[in-house]
Amino acid sequence: MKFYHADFFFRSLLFAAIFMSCSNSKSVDPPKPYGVLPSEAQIEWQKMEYYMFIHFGPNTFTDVEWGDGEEDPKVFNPSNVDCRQWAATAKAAGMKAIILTAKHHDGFCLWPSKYSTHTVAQSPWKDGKGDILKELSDACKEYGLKFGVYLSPWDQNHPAYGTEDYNKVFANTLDEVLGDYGEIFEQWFDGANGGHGHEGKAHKYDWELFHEVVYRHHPQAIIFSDVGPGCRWMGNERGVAGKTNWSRLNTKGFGPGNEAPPTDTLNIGNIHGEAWVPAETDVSIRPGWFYSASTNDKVKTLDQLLDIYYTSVGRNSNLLLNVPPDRTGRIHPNDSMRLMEFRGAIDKAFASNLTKGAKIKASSQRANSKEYKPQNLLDDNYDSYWASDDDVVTPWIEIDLNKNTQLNRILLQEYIPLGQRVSEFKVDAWIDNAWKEIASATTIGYKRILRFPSLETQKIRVSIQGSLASPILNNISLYMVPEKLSLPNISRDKEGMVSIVCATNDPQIYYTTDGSEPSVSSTLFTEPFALPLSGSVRALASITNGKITSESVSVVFDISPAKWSIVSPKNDRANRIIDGNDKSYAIVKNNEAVIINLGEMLSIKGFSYTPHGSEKANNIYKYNFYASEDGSTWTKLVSNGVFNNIKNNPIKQEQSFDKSITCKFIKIESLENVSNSKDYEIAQLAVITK
Ligand code: FUL
Repeated sequence: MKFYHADFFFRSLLFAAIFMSCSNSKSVDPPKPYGVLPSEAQIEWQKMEYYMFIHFGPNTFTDVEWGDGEEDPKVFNPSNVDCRQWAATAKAAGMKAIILTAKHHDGFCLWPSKYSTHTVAQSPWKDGKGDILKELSDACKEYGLKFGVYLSPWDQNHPAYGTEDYNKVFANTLDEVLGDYGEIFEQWFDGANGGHGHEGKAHKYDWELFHEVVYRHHPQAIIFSDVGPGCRWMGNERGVAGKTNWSRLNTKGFGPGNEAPPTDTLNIGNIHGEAWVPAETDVSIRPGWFYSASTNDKVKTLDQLLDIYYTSVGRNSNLLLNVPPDRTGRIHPNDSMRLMEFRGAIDKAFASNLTKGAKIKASSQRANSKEYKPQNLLDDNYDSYWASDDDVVTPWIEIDLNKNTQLNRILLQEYIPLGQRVSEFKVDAWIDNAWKEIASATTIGYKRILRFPSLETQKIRVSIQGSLASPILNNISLYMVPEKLSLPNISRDKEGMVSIVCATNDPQIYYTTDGSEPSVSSTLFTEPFALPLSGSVRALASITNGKITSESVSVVFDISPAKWSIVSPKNDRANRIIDGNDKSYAIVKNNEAVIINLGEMLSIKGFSYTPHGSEKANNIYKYNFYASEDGSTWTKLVSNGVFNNIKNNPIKQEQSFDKSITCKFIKIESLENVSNSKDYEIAQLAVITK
């Protein structure tokens, strides 16, 4: 009887609580927004997450990254342009849009612009009657993709560039593109700004005028630049957004290009920034932005793309992945196959959200109102969210999965229509009857995905440890992504000895040196082997007796520097220039030339310069290159050469000569480095013999 009474008492309490929370839900206002907020268009843009960049133009045919505007338009002659294939590939890859380089820094227009004489109309392609912009915008419509354009204000061809008139010309060009080709979701303004033929002064752009043209045609368009206003460059071309990534940015006093905030700031945003300018990660699937046959075997591996996904979409940034069509005008099979693998891997990784059917509770719920209940975090509805009480900025949320479950990923989303708030949080798992920290981070933003080693647990707790206002989240999901082996890393030392290492699980490594695809029946790597001359090494890692293997990787080596010595500069550190290690670098003082004695007469076809791989490094931009048989009489092989885009994309540069030359000495002279200083940096200098 007593028992019955207690039961009745608790039921009444429960009823009253439910009743109160129901009635509360009607009267409880949503939390106040915090700070500057995204516009509707920015929220929709952020939800797109992943889309395609296309770099196509004369550079595709001349094998350079930055043309100088002097190219004959006749070089643009793709044999089989198929924009529907680009769109079909983007669609199948899971992308939501395509952004095209309608005009790159060489000024060539991929449509027959009436404001330029350097366009497809002057090219032999389709007898000058073609229009890539039209074909691509039609294809995007057909495949249900959004369409965006990259128009470089820097124009090394246009005669008006550098004069007062140019801003008007550029505004007219924009007007033409934005008026004639349907809906544009994003206008991409590159920051690069120089003179004609890489010479001369930067031009003062009239950004206000340009923005006015964009918004007149497409009020909802997102304008990309270093400082937005729609979205911002996130500071590097490696695909790595900041671990901390605020969508707010201080823009006052800054501008695109030379006036941009430091790249570190672009990478992480500003916690109290005065404008909402979320990050976009632009990165190429190949080492360069334009197609080159020489990079057919350098398409990023699946592992690299997956890493980029986690360091972009997984860090509150959209991913704009560049896939450059080849000289036929189609996306090369190596790129499209990799894109399909990438999509397959992402779909598989996030197919099964392990919080389905889980129980969830939170230490605080806004005014105890049902509207803000923690269950909203699990309901797949973007606009339903959990919020803590206004004065609770360090609440926790606990998820009970009902049974022991294997996990290695957590995905969190803040409800950004009310601002970005969380500045610090950690994730614990219930293991051996105690909470154990398994991951922690700073910002969340639109989306944050954390990776941690696979573990088994029934309960997960997310503790917000810092927030600028009471936190508001609309999603927490958990996943178990199949573990992968890390890729083997192949390197060769100065003496020409090749080593192959792998970071995970102490695997067996198998390799080939005849160019064939390795398998578990190839040679087992047991110790460094000699490859003093040129050749290629392909390797894969394997565990569990070959049941699990990694992707294969390959490296092509030219002659090793075993016999080489440094003639100048004369200091120990300079030996790093020929140590075979791309990661070590030398700082050369006072613009002294680097001279290498090759130790023997070699017939060389070109040379390679590996810069220090940081965007902040003082790498060579302009140079002269010489060769000599005796170290005193020099032949100048490249005069005023330019390593295009080396500041933002500091990767190995290869330059071939018009014809081979036999020599024993080589020399590079830096004429200008990226920060105009007296010293410059260099990781490797090598010759191309094959
Ligand atoms: C850079 C440009 O200079 C590159 O050529 C490329 O277009 C990249 C997306 O932006 O700033």
